[in-house]
Amino acid sequence: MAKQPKPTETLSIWKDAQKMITKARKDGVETVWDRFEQQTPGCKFCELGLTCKNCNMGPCRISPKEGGKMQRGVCGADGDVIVARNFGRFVAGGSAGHSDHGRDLIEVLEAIVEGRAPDYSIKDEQKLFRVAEEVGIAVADKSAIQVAKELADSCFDDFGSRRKQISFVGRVPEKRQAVWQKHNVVPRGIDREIAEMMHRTHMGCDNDAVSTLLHSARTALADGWGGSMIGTELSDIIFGTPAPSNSQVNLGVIKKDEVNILVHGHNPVVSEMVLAAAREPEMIERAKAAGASGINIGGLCCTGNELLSRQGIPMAGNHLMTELAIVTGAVEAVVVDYQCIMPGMVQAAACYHTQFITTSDKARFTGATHISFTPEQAAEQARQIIDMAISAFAGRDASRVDIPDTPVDIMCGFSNEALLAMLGGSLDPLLDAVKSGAVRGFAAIVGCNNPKFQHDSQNVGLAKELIKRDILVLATGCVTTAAGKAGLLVPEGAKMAGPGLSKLCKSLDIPPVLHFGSCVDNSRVIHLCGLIADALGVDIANLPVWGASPEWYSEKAVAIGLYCVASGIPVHIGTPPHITGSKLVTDIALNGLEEIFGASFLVEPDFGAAAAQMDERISAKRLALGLTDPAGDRVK
Ligand code: XCC
Ligand code: SF4
Repeated sequence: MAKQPKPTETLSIWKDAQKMITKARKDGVETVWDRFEQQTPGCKFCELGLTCKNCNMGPCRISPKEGGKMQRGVCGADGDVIVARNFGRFVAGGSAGHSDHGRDLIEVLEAIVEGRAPDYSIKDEQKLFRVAEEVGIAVADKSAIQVAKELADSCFDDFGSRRKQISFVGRVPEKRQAVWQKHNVVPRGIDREIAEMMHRTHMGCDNDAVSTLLHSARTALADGWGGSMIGTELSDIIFGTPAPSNSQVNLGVIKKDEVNILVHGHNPVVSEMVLAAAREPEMIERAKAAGASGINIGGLCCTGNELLSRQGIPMAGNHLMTELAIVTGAVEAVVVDYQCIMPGMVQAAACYHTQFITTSDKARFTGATHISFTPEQAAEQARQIIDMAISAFAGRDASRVDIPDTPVDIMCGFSNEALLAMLGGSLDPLLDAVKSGAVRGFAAIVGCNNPKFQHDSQNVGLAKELIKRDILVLATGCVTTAAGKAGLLVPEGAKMAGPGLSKLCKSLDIPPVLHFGSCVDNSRVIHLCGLIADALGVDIANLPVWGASPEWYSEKAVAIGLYCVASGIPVHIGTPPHITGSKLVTDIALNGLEEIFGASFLVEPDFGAAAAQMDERISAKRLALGLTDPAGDRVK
């Protein structure tokens, strides 16, 4: 018997999503929620992390039943080893994604230096010199191009295996470095740690769950303080460091009478060029000749966040909105690079006139139109993409167009540099607010959507709960769109905050939730925590801070969570990764990491309960720092 479709209000908290899910059903478009239903319930063994396919004596699976003789795989691996190995590879996957993204920016910087990328330039020279100096490059009397060359070389070297530690470890507070040294997890080379993870998890290598988990932490640190940080810093140098500006969010940013192009994925290398081409008068003329009134670029997911941060382009939606954006029937082209692009989008696009254009040779989709994007031909290829979208406009069927909402205003584009500038060049005003208790602590809410939850219910719920408790929230990744739609990314959102935070927001004219960019930009968050710890003369683990990813889904999210924990920042997640088949591994994640890194994971599917626990720890950390916690008993 066919299942009844679930009421749309139970699937997403948003009106635009609910309307488009209904339209998708009517138009016969399959969405992530339909496929989730088909896949439920998932395989129990896999959910517990107790299946192994690492060799061809298997596959093996361990029964989670307590008691009796302990089951082992054909090779003799027990459940703890299998779970730890699977988790290690999961972290390696996420770290590889972020880091390979970072590498692509080094290649663009190299192409700029060598004069092969005429369409790109160095937008933030000041930052170029500052970062170069930080990683030990002598910059005096050198040209920007020379410094850029040396910085690109240094970044490439961070990926290799000849260094004892990656460059940005120099940014880590000494107390934290000492923790890493003690447990031998200082990341040496980004590719090295990832490759070593794959090696260790080959049959017959690292057969001790604790040892494998420690290397998982090292691999994740190579992402956070390595690949991701390189991604962020070089993006700022090439495309400009984000500064606050205003934009809009939700499916209402799609324009009825314009050629709509949505950029999706993660890397700004392609999307920045698409945007630049869309702004050329000649391209706009061509769109007009085709009967449109202009060209509209909207963002999805993290490449959207990259453009939102630096260029203020509007955001159409986050992860679970990506197929629904196509269902509006008003999208001429979706231009993607890599990561988090649901293959289902190709089928959705095929139901309308939408062109689905891939640009990275690393991320090809059967059924898509592929343009192999290179820095050498960037502008020309971007114009080609715009032309394809303009041609598609003629195929739009007006009777199938439905743009379901009007956009919500947001403030976007915070970076550590922007925050410092806003505070008058020093962190002191912020630290004073923390000391007085006006701001009791900080939480970064990070990442994704997952159909296991009502879309964005946890992301928004948690953000609201935290700001009510005078905890300043930084949002990255797909949480930014959720926070924006909820009215939390504008200064007026401060009316939802507690009295202390609300007052600070008013005095600085900032929202209670700060848009801190894409997922690689979580490197900004750990960097900021390092700066605050140094300013207070303590370890990061002593700070009243949290990370959270209530609706996470991706390997990258776990890499982020683990590098935060290994950096001393506790992390709340809404669902556990596939580790619960091992009591040992689960205990380490929830408690054991606390002894090693001074922070661990909190798994809590209910945002209210999570906020209460986060609050409690923030209170305890404040008291341990010798600060009072004036708001401690206000929220009970
Ligand atoms: Fe998660 Fe990154 Fe992807 Fe969105 S896009 S679904 S990883 S939050 Ni970055
Ligand atoms: Fe089975 Fe061991 Fe091979 Fe994994 S590595 S599939 S547990 S024999």
